[in-house]
Amino acid sequence: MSHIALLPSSGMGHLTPFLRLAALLTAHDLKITIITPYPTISLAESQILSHFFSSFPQIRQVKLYLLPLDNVSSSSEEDPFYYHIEVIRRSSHLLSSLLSSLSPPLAALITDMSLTASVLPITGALNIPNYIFFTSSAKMLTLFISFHTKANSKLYGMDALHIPTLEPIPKSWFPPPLLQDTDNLFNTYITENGKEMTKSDGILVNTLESIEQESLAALNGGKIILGLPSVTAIGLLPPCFEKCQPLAWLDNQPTGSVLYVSFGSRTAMSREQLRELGDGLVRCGYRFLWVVKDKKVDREDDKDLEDVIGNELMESVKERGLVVKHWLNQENILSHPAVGGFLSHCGWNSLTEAMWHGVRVLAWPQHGDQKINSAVVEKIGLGIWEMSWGWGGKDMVKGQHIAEKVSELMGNELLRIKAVCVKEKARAAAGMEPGGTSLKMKALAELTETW
Ligand code: BUP
Repeated sequence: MSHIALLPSSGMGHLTPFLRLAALLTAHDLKITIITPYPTISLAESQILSHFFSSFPQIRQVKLYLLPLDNVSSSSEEDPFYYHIEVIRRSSHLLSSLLSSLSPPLAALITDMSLTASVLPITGALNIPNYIFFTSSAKMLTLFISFHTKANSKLYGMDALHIPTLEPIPKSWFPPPLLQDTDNLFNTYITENGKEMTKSDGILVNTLESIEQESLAALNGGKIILGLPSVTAIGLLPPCFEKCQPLAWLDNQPTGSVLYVSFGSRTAMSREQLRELGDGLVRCGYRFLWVVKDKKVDREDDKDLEDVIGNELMESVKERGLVVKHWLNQENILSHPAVGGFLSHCGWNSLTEAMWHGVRVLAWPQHGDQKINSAVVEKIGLGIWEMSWGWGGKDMVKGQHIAEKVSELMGNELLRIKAVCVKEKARAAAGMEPGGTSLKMKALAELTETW
């Protein structure tokens, strides 16, 4: 039986797809180990890891104990999650002895994209095939692998990044740190890792041929970067935990009537913007379930909901909405029949979950890859992206405008049908028979054969 290890990085957006992939691999004849960087930055990660390993006792956990960093300070400008990736990167030399000690010897390692440049030399020296799991869209991958070739001179003065055979990507869609003059961890992260991807044995993307066909064809056709290994669309990764009851409140709402509002695990909106959002939700007249987040890192979040959105807003949202400030299993919410729309920051996992459950999306990108992912939302007909809203934290979006866009989404029957079509494609690609449970995805199954 071949032994495969997976190495995720920092943040729920990176950890969740790794856990889903590992769970899928249990359907194959493989021994599976997950190397988990320790400690995690968020409480959500440590909790999901405990839940995962008790649900999948056949998967082994090995901890990579992170070294404290003396000579890198986490400036207030830097995202704490990028800082944590840097902590993992600087501890990655410890992997050499850890990987060699695994028994039986590894047939392959699957590494998070953010650790490409630091881990490839180690697996190269140990002769272990190393596959990179890119935890965002294939469209974002086209930028990720191109940026280093144009970063210095060629982008200067241009409005967009021109990638052969694809529509140009406007610079206004780039993750903002990429356009800063000063050095920053995100810029280094994309430049270094994008450059080294050609040395990996393959790249896996949590996407579908049928929704990102153009990007995938360009990536695999040698049109963007020569020598890029095969990019495999492994399909949208299905949930890995048993479904449980999300909230009794949802059970009492009519089918398709509720807008679910969440901006992911690492976006904290300003108080002012939260109050405009609350105002918009009250004005729109639709029912809503709103997950409020006040701090980027959940461990630092110690305020009550009333303190964050104010008593007055708390009172006015009660009539049609439910507002919470704690972690809810998003999969369980998106799969609930009462949910008919999703106001989302467009983290790639949230989008793949919306696709998997056929829920239309109102895109409000906040940072990072989210504008590029929002472009995918529009292209495939999953939802609406109001581009004038700009990045989170930059421009204030007024409640009235939010209310108008929510109404546009929730009243759009065509979008509802298109979202259901996306869901059907995702389920078919996952090999799910009608009413059945076969989860052996074809591309993944072929890959496991090579191990
Ligand atoms: Br918040 C929240 N429950 O309450 P993304 C998130 N999630 O299950 P992000 C919950 O966290 P990056 C909650 O289902 C998704 O799988 C959600 O990942 C889950 O966004 C994950 O959507 C969040 O990719 O990460 O957290 O901003 O920036 O890395 O994409």
